[in-house]
Amino acid sequence: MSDRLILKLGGSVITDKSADCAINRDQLASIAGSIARARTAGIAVIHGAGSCGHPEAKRYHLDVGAVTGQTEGIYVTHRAVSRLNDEVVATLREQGVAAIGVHPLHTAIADNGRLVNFECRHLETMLELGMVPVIHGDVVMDLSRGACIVSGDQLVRYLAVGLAISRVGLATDVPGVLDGERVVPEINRDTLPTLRIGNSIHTDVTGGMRGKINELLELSQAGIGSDIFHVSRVADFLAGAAHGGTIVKGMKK
Ligand code: IP8
Repeated sequence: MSDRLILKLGGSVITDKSADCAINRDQLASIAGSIARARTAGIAVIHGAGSCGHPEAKRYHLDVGAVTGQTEGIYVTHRAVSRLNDEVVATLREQGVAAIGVHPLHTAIADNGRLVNFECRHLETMLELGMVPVIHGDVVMDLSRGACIVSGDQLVRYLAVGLAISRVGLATDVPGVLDGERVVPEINRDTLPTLRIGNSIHTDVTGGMRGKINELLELSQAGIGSDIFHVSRVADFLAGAAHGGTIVKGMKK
């Protein structure tokens, strides 16, 4: 394959969401092996926070913002998810992938919970050099609220456009978008209201599966499609093979 990809790793596949920042190292090692073997024109990895960031963001109410004198949660939450990012980068590097961590807190700005700027030129240069930037859902400064949480899925939407990505894959702990027990093979704006989509029972300040689908539908409007599949199918996605999950097709512009 010669296309440029984003691979999003859900927080629930790289951490145990029911425990306090418990990193799933075996899962990470297996994903890293698939990335190391992939033949692409470039991969950016984006990961969620799982149990390394969501509990902290919730405890400090970062979903509603931050005010003067009450900024401890910004530090605590960023540290938690940065620790996870360090582990993801280290695991990739152990398998020979030229991974490097990139923290949205340092390079992004939001307004009312939505990204308004993320410097893409350094990511572009990293990709041109054959590096694999590893970006994560993070707390970022917000022009209206002081601070907010930007999810990995929101980053996917912004960066897929900014980096001219051709395929986006989201590895999750379920086989795709589920309508009851059934994997929905394809989703679009018309079919979404007819589906019964559940949400995770675990701590999640950024909207779970519904939040994810909304970001991906927005992305499809920009002409970029995405695939949601079980983490065991990462190698299939990277190879451009069938993965048994859900497809959100890019709309022709
Ligand atoms: O797990 C959330 O990112 P997500 C980031 O992709 C933090 O929703 C710091 C809670």
